[in-house]
Amino acid sequence: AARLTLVGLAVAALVAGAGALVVHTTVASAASAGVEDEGANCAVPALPDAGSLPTSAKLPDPFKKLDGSRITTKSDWTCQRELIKKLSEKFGYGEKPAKPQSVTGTVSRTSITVNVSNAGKSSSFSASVDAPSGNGPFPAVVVLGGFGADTAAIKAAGAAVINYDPYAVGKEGTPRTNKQGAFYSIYGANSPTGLLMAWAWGVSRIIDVLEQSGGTVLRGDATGVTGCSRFGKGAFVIGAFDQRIQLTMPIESGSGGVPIFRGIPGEGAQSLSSAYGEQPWLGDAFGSFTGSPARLPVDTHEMVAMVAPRGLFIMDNPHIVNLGPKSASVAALGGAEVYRALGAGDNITYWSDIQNGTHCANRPEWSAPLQQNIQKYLTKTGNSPGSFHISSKAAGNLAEWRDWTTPTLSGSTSSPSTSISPSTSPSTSTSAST
Ligand code: MCU
Repeated sequence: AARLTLVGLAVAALVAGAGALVVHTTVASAASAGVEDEGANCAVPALPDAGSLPTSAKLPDPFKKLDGSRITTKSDWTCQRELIKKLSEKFGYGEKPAKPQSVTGTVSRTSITVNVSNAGKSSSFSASVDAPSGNGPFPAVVVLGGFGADTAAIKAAGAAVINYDPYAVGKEGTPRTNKQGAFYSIYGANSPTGLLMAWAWGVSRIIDVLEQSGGTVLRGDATGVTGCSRFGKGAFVIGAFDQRIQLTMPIESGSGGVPIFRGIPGEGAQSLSSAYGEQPWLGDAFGSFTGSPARLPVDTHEMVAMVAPRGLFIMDNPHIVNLGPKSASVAALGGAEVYRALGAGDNITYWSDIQNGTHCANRPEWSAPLQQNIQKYLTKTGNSPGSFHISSKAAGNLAEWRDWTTPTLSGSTSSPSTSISPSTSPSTSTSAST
């Protein structure tokens, strides 16, 4: 019966997709996976020093360059994104080093191993894989920490689950001066880079190995990431900092994750100093901003924007004020303005309209959109447009947080591509052989 259901679903998806089989322009890099950071060669001007930053209560203008002018074309976004990347590394998360000198490893349908060496230092880690039945190759969703993500729904949608243990790459419970894990074995126990970025580096190295494996078991060009709570913070940063990730799905991430650092006054979110002090999640440099986030030249709406135009499905919980769900909605709405300017407004979804208030519970409301996102961005068997479902209990107002407007950017950032091609869809055979 399971076999019939899956085949039926695939057929239904193809039939539904056929009506939408129109070639339309997207700026998505879906077809050209393979570049962790497309702006790596941009000439980014010297960044400001921490001491000379102006205070700005409102969210920084994501379209504004350091010289004060604004970008005007969609292709300008590549280097604007690079500027945002550099600013957020310097003041928020710490630097994410480029691909190390050597990355090797193995991929099977039950596990992935990763061996890294750089400048005479080496480390390794592994992750177990839980693949759907059938032959693959499968897209994969990296699940951080093993809770709060609906792994059954992920597999039923046709993607394998990569069980990633972030602590193998960046351990919690250490002082900032003695950070541990595979990242810090290479870059030093006193590296100022925080755990969230170390975790991001680890997932990027998994994708290196997937790419090098030739994509015969798990595809290297169809990767998603998700996780809840502290691992929602991680999923968010992981997706923002690797453009090979086609689908980013943070869940109930709280302070240091999706919510704007500036924070809605009185909301009751975990304070920045509490999050900064609880674990070395953020970079060491963030320590001088926990009491004055209005000095930050970047905020998390720009991390949302860094994911654009790729798939982003933010799940949040309106029932727990400590998570800062209103502040998270403002980040999503602010970042969505960049998606809109790039002509990809449909690619971001925010969903906090849920019943059960338990942190990281399995939520029926998210199963369908989760699977639609996987079908749109990973298996490419569907094309349901995303939309926002913000709970009225925790709805922030972007208008109160910005003094900039959204420009009409000219041009396009890539050539037209079909977003669904049933005849070559890899999941057709996957589902049929289940
Ligand atoms: C929401 O994420 C965190 C939160 O920031 C911490 O203060 C708390 O201790 O743990 C949460 C979490 O990761 O729960 C699983």
